[in-house]
Order: sequence, then C-alpha cells, then structure tokens
Amino acid sequence: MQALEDILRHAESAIQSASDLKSLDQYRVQYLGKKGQLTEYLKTLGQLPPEERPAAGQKVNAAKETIQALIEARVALLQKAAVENQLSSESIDVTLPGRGIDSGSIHPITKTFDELRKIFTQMGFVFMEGPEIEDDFHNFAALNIPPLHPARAMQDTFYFADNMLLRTHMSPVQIRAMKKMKPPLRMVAMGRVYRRDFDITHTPMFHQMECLMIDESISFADLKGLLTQFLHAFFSKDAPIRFRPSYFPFTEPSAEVDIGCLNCASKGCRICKNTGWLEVLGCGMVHPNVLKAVDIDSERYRGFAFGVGIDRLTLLKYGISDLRALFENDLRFLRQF
Ligand code: 2NM
Repeated sequence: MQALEDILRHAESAIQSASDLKSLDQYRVQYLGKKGQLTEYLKTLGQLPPEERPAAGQKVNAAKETIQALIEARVALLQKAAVENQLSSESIDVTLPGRGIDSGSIHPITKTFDELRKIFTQMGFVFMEGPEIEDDFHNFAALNIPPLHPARAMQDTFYFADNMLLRTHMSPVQIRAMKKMKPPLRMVAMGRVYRRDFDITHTPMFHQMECLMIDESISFADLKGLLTQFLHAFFSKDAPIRFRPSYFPFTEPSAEVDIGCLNCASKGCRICKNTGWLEVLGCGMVHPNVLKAVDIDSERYRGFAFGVGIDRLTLLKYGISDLRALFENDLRFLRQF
C-alpha cells in the first residue's frame, strides 16, 4: 500500500508541473496505460491473501480515477491558457490611428478630355469612336492624301503587315462616320494617335480631337464662330484669336488658329517665343475630294473640320512647361491636379 501511495504522490506532482499537452499524454501512458505503473501494480495484488484483495483492488481503482481526473483538470487548464495566450497575442489595438485613404487624382489629359466633351456636347456634337489600327483608305486615301504625300513616309507612320497602320490622326473616325451616316452631321472624335516622332515636344503616342460638321449651307463663318466660342470657353473669354492661311490636303481653304499668349498676355515671353501668339489648332472647309470618297454629294453638301492636339492644349491651359511630365506618371506631378 505504501508503494501505491508513492505512485500517487509522484503522479500528482508530475501532472501539476506538466506544462504542455504532450507530456500529460506521456504521464497518462506511464501511469494508466496497458503497461503503466498502476496496471503493473494491480497484477501484484495476486500475492495478497484473498480476503485483502477486494479492498486493495478498490484502492488501486480509486487511485486510477484520481490520476485520470488530475490529468483531465490539467489538460483543461492548459487548453484555456493556450486560448487566452492566443487571444492576447493576436489582439488588435483598435485605438491605433488608421493608415488613411490614399485617393488618386484625375490625369490632366483626362481633365482636358472631360472639359472638351462638356463644351462640344453642349453645342450639339456627338462623340464617336473608331479603331486605333486602321487601313490606308481611312487614314490617308479618303482624306485626299495622295500616295507620295510626305505624311505617308515610313518615318511618320507605324506600319503593320498587310497595309495596316496605327492611325496618325483622328480623321479616320470622321471618314467612318461620314460613310455610315447621312448628313447633316455634327460629330467629334477624341483619342490616341501615333506618329514616329520622339523628341522634347513630340511623343510617339499623343491625343487628338477632331471635329466635323456637314450640312447644306455650312460656311467658313460658321467655323470661325464655333472656334471662337470653343477657345473662349476652354481658355478665357477675352483671349484674342487670329486665323492664318495654311494648307492641309483634306481641307480647302485651310487655316491655322492662334490664341493670344496666356502666359504673358501677348507681351512676348519664352512660351510664345516672343511672338505674343500660341498656335492651337488647324481647320478648314472639307475638301470636295473627301466628300466624294465617302459618297456624299459635294454639290449639295459642305462642311468644316478642325483638329487639336489635346496634350499641347493641356500644357497651355495648366502652364506645364515639359510635355514629358504628362507621360512619366510621377505622382508628385499628378497629385497637383
Ligand atoms: C485638322 C485640320 C483640318 C480634319 C478633316 C477631317 C475630315 F475627315 F472631315 F476630312 N477631319 N479632320 C481636319 C481639318 C483636321 O487637324 C489639324
């Protein structure tokens, strides 16, 4: 019986000091298992006189139950401690300051797009789109650009196989519109165009807007009035505007339009190269050959068209001095808009 007391005492202190579930399992095997100390002890009871055996057996069973209960209690305690430990180590401090929301900004070119869309929608123009990969007919031939015209030269146009190319202006969208719809027509196309040109004032991809109006009695006066309205709405109400004769294969007559320098109020500065004027767009009356190419009766209908470089317009409006700033995606620059 003394031996049983010893086993129980050892088991008690071992279980109380166990610090993990694995060692508790080992103690269960050591004391209660098939070859455990209590099981072995039970076997020795056979040596006792028969009348003492039932009482001794009861004591061993009681010891077994005690050890079993001790192990279970210790397991429960360790599991609870583990959960508490996990809760405290993984807790979130809800009082910490937040990281803040980093909101983006509208790209200056997109701002110009939005503004142009507003101005021309108010004047009754419809916005249309077309493919960036075009064919020779829509980009050149239909626009009265003859086969040997310099704009077709390899250094200006990005060519694919099979006579396909990246559109070099937005005019192919107008050509598609004129082919699809009957006049009268009032439309604008705005988007990416491509030319093999890359220096301080040129990027191989840039943005253009082209505007077209066709009706029975459209005159150069209509064009002049519309452009004046547009430039005053986009830049400033009191900027002077002038028209200079020019040449484009797709318009006749053609003109280039200047606006009084916004930087120096026409006094002369670096931006306007001391001329007091900034060139902003090209325009003209649609050439009869263009109308013929899209099966519009050039005896009955006339039209005006113009094209503007959106990137340059953006530089002028926001006083940005370097075109490259628009394409570098430097957040310190973009966040100012
Ligand atoms: C410009 C200048 C002058 C133009 C012409 C046409 C079309 F398709 F109707 F013939 N679209 N855009 C045009 C006219 C474009 O850009 C400087």
